[in-house]
Amino acid sequence: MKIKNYINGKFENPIHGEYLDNYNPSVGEVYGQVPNSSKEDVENAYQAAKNAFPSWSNTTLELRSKILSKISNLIIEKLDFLAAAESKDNGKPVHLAKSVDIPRAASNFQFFADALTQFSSESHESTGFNAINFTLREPIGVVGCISPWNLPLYLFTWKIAPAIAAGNCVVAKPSEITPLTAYLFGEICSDAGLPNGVLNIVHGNGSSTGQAIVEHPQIKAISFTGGTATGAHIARVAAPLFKKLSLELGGKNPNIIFADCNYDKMLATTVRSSFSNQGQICLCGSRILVEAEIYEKFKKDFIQKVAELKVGNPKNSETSIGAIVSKQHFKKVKEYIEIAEREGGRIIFGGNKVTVKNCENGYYLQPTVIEVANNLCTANQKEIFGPVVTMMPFKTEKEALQLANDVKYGLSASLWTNNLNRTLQFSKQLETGIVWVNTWMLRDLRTAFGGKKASGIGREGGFEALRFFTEPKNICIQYE
Ligand code: TXE
Repeated sequence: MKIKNYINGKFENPIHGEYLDNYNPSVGEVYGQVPNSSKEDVENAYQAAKNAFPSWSNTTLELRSKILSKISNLIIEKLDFLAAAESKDNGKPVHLAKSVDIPRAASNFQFFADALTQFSSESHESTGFNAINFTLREPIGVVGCISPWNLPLYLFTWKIAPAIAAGNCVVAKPSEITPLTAYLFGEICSDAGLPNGVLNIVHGNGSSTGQAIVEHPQIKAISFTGGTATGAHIARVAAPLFKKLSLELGGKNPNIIFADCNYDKMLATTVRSSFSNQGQICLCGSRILVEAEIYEKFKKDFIQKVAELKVGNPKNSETSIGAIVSKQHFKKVKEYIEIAEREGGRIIFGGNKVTVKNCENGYYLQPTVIEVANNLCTANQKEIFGPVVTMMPFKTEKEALQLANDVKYGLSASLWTNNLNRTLQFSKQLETGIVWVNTWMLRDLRTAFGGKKASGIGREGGFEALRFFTEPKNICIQYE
């Protein structure tokens, strides 16, 4: 299968005819080609977006909302087809794509179809000056959306939906590792009546296509989700061009477990937060910190539950853990396990490659649990982004908080306790953008989403996203 760019409502080959191989990680085979688009392709996408902007930014909110809703409906109509495509491209279980990724892509559009009708701006009366201020929230123009491979259509649409809802036109690039659903999404947009040029999708790797988007002087805002190192690079390129930036980067999220929690719920949720999507979610809880008095019991129960997880062909309904996204990423995750061992970590479950019947060349890894003694070890400090968690005990609240915060990342934390005082203390003192108490990854799309420290800058979600994708302009009128 040869994927094409989607520019001005048409499917186009890349100008220079360059392609990259696209792999199915569950069998370790190339199954298609994806354009490696050049600066010229990005320029064409930009021109299409620029030409579409005057009309799209003046489209009534009612019509915009209708089109976004239609996109949402069409995603749901194609649920099975898109879920199968996502699984093939990414290695995740089909049932996960069907229950999480694709429904969420549809929700992203429905949510912003509704939100755009409720978005409003402020006015301030300057009492004593006979003046009234009001704020216009103007779309920025042409914006860039760059997304990763872990939740491909989910995160691609999470950026595009608010961008176009706010009246912008978009040049978007999905990850070159998982381009398939983004490609299929172009047709959905055309079928839903999205005018040509409002969304343009260019495929290619980060250093050519992605870089061309970030460097483009007229693309005035970049919304990016991906690795922290890439985010830092993008910030350096974008800063002298004075671009608005939203960066959603890596995490090293703690699960802080106190003895007074609802144990069974905590146990089941911690298994999920550790290994969902092969541990390839920025929100996965990769450091499990457990109050000393229940540490040994937790360790035993957790390992027993982890042993029940089935690593296997993503097409099988009983598979809990599918394939790692790529050979390169598999190697990286495996190396982190080896480093953990060298640094004194004890692998108490997993750690090895799994050979799956009829998928012998796929990239499968056991869910891996490492007991560590030192929070400063590599496994506790670096984002591994695979089915690997570490575990260590703590004795006091103070120690738990210190361990939780002693990383460069600050995306999310899960706290397990029924103590109200502790809940409020930790909620305030955890250095993260999101704190879940007695739950994990419960997402209300109205809430601000994003991280502190090396986990990024800016917030997505709800009106925060519409604020990011608009520029406020103050109008001050004095009367006599
Ligand atoms: O991501 P990249 P990679 C973390 C995770 C993972 C690490 C590296 O720890 O191991 O990042 O993953 C595009 N200009 N996360 O290297 O490169 C790229 O083409 C513009 C966390 O695969 O950050 C892709 O579309 N764009 C994360 C997107 O950036 C560039 C999800 C993300 O890829 C570019 C994924 C450039 N110079 C990985 N270079 C999360 N926060 O959820 C690359 N890209």
